[in-house]
Amino acid sequence: MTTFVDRVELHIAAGNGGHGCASVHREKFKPLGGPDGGNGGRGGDVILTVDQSVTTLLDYHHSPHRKATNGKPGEGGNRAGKDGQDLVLPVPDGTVVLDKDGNVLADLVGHGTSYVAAQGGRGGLGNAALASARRKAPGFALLGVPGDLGDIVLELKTVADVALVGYPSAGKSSLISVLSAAKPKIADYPFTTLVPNLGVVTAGSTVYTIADVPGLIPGASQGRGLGLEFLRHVERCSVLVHVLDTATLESERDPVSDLDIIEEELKQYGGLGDRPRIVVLNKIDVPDGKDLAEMVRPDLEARGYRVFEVSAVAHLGLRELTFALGDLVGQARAAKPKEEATRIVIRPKAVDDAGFTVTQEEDGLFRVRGEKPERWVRQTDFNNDEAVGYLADRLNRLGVEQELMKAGARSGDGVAIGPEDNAVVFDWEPSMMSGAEMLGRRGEDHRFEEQRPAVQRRRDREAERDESLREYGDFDPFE
Ligand SMILES: Nc1nc2c(ncn2[C@@H]2O[C@H](COP(=O)(O)OP(=O)(O)OP(=O)(O)O)[C@@H](O)[C@H]2O)c(=O)[nH]1
Ligand SMILES: [Mg+2]
Repeated sequence: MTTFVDRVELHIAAGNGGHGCASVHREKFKPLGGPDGGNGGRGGDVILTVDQSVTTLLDYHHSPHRKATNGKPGEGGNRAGKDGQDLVLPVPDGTVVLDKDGNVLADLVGHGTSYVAAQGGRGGLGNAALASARRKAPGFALLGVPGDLGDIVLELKTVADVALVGYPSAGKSSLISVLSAAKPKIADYPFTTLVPNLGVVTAGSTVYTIADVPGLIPGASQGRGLGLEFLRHVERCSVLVHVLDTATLESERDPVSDLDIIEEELKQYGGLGDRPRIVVLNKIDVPDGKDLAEMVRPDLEARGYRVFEVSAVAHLGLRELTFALGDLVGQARAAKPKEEATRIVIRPKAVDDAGFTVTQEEDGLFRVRGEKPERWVRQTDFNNDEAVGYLADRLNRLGVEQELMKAGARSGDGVAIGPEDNAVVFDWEPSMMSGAEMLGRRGEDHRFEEQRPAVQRRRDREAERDESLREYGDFDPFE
């Protein structure tokens, strides 16, 4: 049997940032043109956007792996790498985005509502952008940062005004097809409908949407048939319609007991008690059906239901039903507080004030966690000493070394930057990390020194000093 696709797990990957380029400008007879390596491009995001022409999550069921494109690396001649392209995934109105633990990340309601599900990685700075008064010719560039990678779950909770519920083959899809222009799959066997159908109905000046869900059977709450899961589609509807089959040939069934059983299943599911309900007795074109409808009608009315006798096939009683539903929808809309079109839950990342934390673990390892230090590590080409030195300077400026010292770290202790499954571990060398004597030297090219007249050298030294004071905060131009 086809699986019921209103819940899919997606494996998404944003694009990686392109690496920055380390290059020195070369021209005939001008050997020292200066650094001209361009920045890498940003990786593309993976974005979910509500598109009302999309009604199911079926596409994602078939191909659950989606990736945005990577940023291109920078090039010499100050050429920046092209940004990766965002990957826009159209989803149906009413798609709920969850993480793997079931936490709601976003609730996408309303055409055009978007959510960035995975963020592309930053491009690395090229050596031209890394150059400064005291680092005139950096022989390194920053690496691009990998894009977000992970699994999310999409769940569809159809957004409709009216929901049709009932046994399989009661005629729910047939009703939608005659009340609206929708053309759902209809057949004479149970569970024809595997995804909700959605139709638009016009009743005078009221326009409303109507959805059905796959047929319910007794024991659905215990997982029989298609189970109760799809009742989540009913959650957002303001009016419920019981579609009862007056012409069933199953001897143990009749409209009243069918209604009781469906009500019991709705109760099991919970949370739907407050929705107004009406009863539709369908298939009165069948003579026995008409008789049965007449018989059960008083019983149902005695329970407080408004009852409509219709035939989806012979188009009987439809106009009255259409307008009665229009009235109920109108009342529900008037009673409802105006909802915001977009309901996006953004979970801010908890970041410590200092931007990082230092903790010592049981085995003695010191662990540094924080957005910046973790990103900086990923931007570092560990094969390049100058790049490693630059990382040390950055960490030092942020105060990581100081905190390590406070936490009791000593020379030679292991320090890990990043989470357990993705950390860079190294032996701590305070003298190297402090960079006290490195500051002002890294990235200098003695050839420049020789070419500068004394007065220029002095000016540069002053500028250098000012700059290292300024840089005491953080100096990544992308921050
Ligand atoms: N005679 C008659 N047959 C009908 C009427 N409405 C629906 N049917 C038939 O009943 C069968 C089931 O109809 P569907 O509309 O697919 O029923 P459903 O409630 O959507 O069924 P599931 O999707 O399985 O839950 C089809 O063979 C329809 O042609 C009606 O008013 N009169
Ligand atoms: Mg159906």
